[in-house]
Parts: sequence; C-alpha cells; structure tokens
Amino acid sequence: MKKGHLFFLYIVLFLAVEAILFFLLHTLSDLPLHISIMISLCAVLVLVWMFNRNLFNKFLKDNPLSVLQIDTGKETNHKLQNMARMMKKQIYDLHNLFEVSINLTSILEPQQLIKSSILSLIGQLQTNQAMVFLPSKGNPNNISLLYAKGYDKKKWKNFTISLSDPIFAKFNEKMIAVDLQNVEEEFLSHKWIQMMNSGISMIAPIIPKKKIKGIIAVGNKMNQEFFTRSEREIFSLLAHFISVAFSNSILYQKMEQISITDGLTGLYNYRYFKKRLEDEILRAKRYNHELSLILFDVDYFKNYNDMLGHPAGDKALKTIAQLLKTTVRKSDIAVRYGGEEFAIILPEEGHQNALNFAERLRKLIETFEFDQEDVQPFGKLTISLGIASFPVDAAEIKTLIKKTDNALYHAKHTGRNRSCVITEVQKKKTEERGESGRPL
Ligand code: GH3
Ligand code: MG
Ligand code: MG
Repeated sequence: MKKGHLFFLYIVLFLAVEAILFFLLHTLSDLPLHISIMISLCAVLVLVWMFNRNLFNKFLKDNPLSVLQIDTGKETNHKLQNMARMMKKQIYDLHNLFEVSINLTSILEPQQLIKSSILSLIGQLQTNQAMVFLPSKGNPNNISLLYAKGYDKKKWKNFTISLSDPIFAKFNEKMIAVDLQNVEEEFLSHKWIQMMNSGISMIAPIIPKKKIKGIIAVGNKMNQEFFTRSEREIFSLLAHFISVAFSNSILYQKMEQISITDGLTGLYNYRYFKKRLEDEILRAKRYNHELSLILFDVDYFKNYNDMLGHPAGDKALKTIAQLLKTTVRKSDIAVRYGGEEFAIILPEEGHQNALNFAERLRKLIETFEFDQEDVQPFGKLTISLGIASFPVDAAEIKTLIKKTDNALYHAKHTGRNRSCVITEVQKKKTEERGESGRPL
C-alpha cells in the first residue's frame, strides 16, 4: 500500500474512533460538549501513542540492530555505549588511514617513504617495532633489511631471503597480512618464520605491481595484547597503501633519472651538467676548494661517421662513454655535453690532477682498438681535451666553460689527440705575441 493511502486510512480511523468515543461520552454522561470533545481527543491520542510504540518495538525486534530497542535497562545502555565507542574508534581509524594514505602517496623519495611508512605503522598499530625488507642494490632477487625501528638492527642485518621462496607465493595469492601467531602448519618449519617468531607478530607484503617486492614486519602491541582482526585488516590496508606509494616513488625516481641521463651513452646530460656545475661551484666557494672542468671532443669524428656509417659512430661514442666511466672517480661527474663532445667535472681538483686524469683518458682511448679505426686520418680514433680550473682561471661558470672550451680549441688546432690546460695556452700565446698578460 502506498504511503499516502496509509496516511489517509490512519486519519479516517483516528476520526472514527474519536467520533465513537465522543458519542459514547456525550450520550452516557452529562458532561458539557467541549469537555466530551477534549476527553475523547485525549483518549484517542493516548491510543495512537500506545499503538505506535508497539509498532516501533516490533520493528526493532525484527531488525538486526535490535540492541537499539528503547529500553531503559542498564545492560542495554552498556551495550549502546560499547557500540558507540567501537563505532567512534572505527571512524577514527578510517580517518587516520585516509590521512596516512594521502601522506604516503605524496612522498616521492623512496627512502623517505619507507621511514614515513614505518612511523605510520607504529602509530596505527600501537606497536613500537616495525621494519622493512626490500631487495638490496646488488641483488634484486633477495630481500634484506632496509629500515628498522625498535628492533636490534645487528640481529637482522645479515638476514636475507630469496623472493622466489615458496612463502612468498602465499602473499601473491592474497594481499593480506599474516599473523605469525596463527600461521599455517606448512610454514611453521620455515626458517624465516622461525626467525621471525622471535619478536615479530605480523608480516605483510609490499606488492607494487602484482609481484611481491618486499616485506613489512611489525612487533608486538605495546599493551602486550594480541592484534585483533580489524587491526590485521588495517595492517593489510596500510601495506597496500605503502605498495602503491612505493611503486609511485620508484616510477618517479626512474623518470627523474631518465630526465638527467643521455639516452645513447648512459652518462649525465647537459641539463644535469649545468645544474651540477652550479652546485659544485657554490660548494667550492663555500669551502674554499678548487674545481676543474675538462671538455673533450672526438677527433675527425665526421670522417669516422662518413666512412663507416652513423650506427658505427654511435657504437664508438658508447665505447668512449664506457671507457670514461671506468676512468672517473665516484665523486667526478661525467657528462655527454652534446654530439661527440663530453665533459667531466672534477670537484676539489686543480690543474695538475685534472691534467693527469685527462692524459690517462686520452691514452686509454688512443690505445683502445675501435672497430675499423684505420679509416681515421692518423689510423686511430682519438680525442682532444681542454682543461680549466676554478678559481684560478675563472670565478664563475660562464667564464669557466668558455676557458675550458678555449683550451680544447687550442688542443684541436695544435695537432689534436692532446690535452691542454688554459693557463699554459695563455702563457704560450702571451709569449708568442710578446704581450704582457692580456687574457684570451
Ligand atoms: P674535429 O676533429 O675538428 O672535432 O672534427 P670532427 O669531424 O669531429 O668535427 P665536426 O664537428 O665536423 O663533426 C662532428 C661529427 O659528429 C658530425 C656528426 O655527424 C657527428 N655526431 C654528432 N653526434 C653524433 C651522434 O650522436 N652519433 C653519431 N654517430 N655521430 C654524431
Ligand atoms: Mg670532433
Ligand atoms: Mg665537435
């Protein structure tokens, strides 16, 4: 029946009962008319109230939330309070999870992300121990400890496990946290589980793209109680957020790396060179250090290309970059400056060390046997190098690059396959001109 019809029926019933009561009162008693109306109206209202109350209670009885039945009993009051408390906690947890997820997905630096994740886990699960296992740099198939809070790092430092271990298949099936207190029989004998049982309560997987990449582990609760089912669910959810954030941060890192890397040689590109040289000059100024810049260019490279084709030229450029990589120190910055030109920033080095480095590299390339290099004018693929230093040759970037380029130009025009330091070039030019020290 429609709501409107029901309401109409209700009103008709109300008026009918009211009319009957009034009629009875008025005919059977000597009460005045208005008093009879008032009494009958009150009686009908009481009847309506009682009727509604029964209906409401019946509705509640049939409802799963029957605990909400209006009852003034102490027990129900207590139940209601408990329920309200539980709901409040769940709202609080959800709110927290939401904030944590926003926070985590906004962190793009993987190390920072891992630290924040651990802190979030500790806060959300009320434990004071958490750690993350991820593949180590040299070994992408094994995971080992990356970051720990509240654990004895020495104990876990040498602990590694292969990602192809059967225990991880369990995670690949379902992305949920595993309570080590209730771990299945088949895993009980597993060395990892045995090891973990000493101080780890739950583990959850880091699965950025359907494949497990690591593990998050948490210790006992601070109040020594067991983790509840809903806490395990929160842990699973957090592990999920961490996985997504981790995947984003790795992607971001890759993109960032690509944006500063030369595609052909894998060296840094010009964009990175400019920024890094600025930073290094600032650092050199602050700490009163020297810094040297080397620019080098492949000799008669157009000829090599023309004779053997562009792919052969590309291969030679790749080989030169490889040789350069093996020659530089970790602190040096090797760059493909453009075309067949390369640059090396040598922080904290003056002329002499830069010249030693340049000569080492020049000889290495001269002696290396490139494919069909006999097509070159002198039968060898060689390079020419120019060197200038901060602050002796230049006090700012533009001049430093210009002077290094001048030195390279000089190397080219005095026979190629050689290294020239700008001060030497200037000295020679001054001597030749018989002038007194006008800079180049
Ligand atoms: P020089 O000794 O004076 O430096 O003579 P060069 O022939 O090396 O100088 P030039 O500037 O005339 O030629 C540079 C050549 O480098 C021309 C260009 O085709 C080649 N080149 C630049 N970039 C690339 C590249 O990415 N791959 C290949 N294969 N060749 C390149
Ligand atoms: Mg060249
Ligand atoms: Mg060139």
